[in-house]
Amino acid sequence: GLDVHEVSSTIRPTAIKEQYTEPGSDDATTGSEWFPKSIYDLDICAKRVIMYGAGLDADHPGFKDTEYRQRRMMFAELALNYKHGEPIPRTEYTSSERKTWGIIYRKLRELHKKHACKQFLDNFELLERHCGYSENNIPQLEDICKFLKAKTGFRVRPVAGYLSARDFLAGLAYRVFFCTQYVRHHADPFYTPEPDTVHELMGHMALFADPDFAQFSQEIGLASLGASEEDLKKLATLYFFSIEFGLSSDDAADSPVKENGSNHERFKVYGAGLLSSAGELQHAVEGSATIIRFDPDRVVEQECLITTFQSAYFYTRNFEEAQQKLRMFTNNMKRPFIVRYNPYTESVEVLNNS
Ligand code: TIH
Ligand code: FE2
Repeated sequence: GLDVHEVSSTIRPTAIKEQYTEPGSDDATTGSEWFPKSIYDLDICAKRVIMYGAGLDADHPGFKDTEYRQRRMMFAELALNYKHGEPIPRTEYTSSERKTWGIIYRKLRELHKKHACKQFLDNFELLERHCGYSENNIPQLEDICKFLKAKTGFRVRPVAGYLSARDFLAGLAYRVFFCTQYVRHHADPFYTPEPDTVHELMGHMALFADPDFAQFSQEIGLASLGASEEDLKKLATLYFFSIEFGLSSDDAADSPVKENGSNHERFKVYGAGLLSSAGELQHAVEGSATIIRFDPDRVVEQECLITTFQSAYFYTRNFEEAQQKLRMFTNNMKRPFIVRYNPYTESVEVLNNS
């Protein structure tokens, strides 16, 4: 997951930075921050977790549950030891974790059928067919990783918890999605303030199998590499209100939501934060939540809330429109260099732009 409040690089260990930023490298000449130049560099990003010391704060349901905390430690260790290119270790989930998963799965599948966009539903069926998705089974990241790689080139890799927005978005530049593997605390199955494997698997995975969505995601990532703090914050917000909380509407009219009509019929959901939370999904589309057009200049003004439901959501007609608007916006961002992604080597070339 991405911590939108932690967009600075203050937690970066200087030893890591020095080890990978040679004097005379791009960073030295452009004066901009280090960023991963190859998919292997994501091993560095993956380690800079904003730990549950801060993440699991006092009002988290798992805070006082020592068994739960221990389980989280185990998952953290797995993720911190993982290196790009290795098979992702399979996890055996406890019966309590599987029970939580099953409760959520049943409820969400019902809601998905009503409210999720078509691309999501079609790809979700493929996950059920090929990746062991079912009410009785928590799928394994390794199986999903292979599936996505074949569909769009996307990969997943385990992560111990929140990363800074900078590190998290950098993964998308390489079509890599950082995935938590632990299960949310059973006390509150229908909403969790922290990303967990239910959120990743039920919310995110299906759409990374869609080529247009994969492209859109990667472009946010590429725009983030070496971006200024200010631009990074904007990109994190655009990520948040599209990939996490975005909606679409085929309705051609530009008019605001009809006064007393609910959002029911008009919108389809593609944001993972909604598709993984029965509570917030119902709030967004079965109630009278504020839903406004996705216009990047407006979206970047919106505050990302991470412990409560959002106070507004944004929609585009389709992914193509989201893509166009994102491109127009990022084209106006200034960087002293150009990054070019090389899919053969899975690295980025940094070209001087002065
Ligand atoms: N609130 C989501 C859920 O309950 O599944 C999880 C998150 C979405 C975005 C950040 S955390
Ligand atoms: Fe997420």
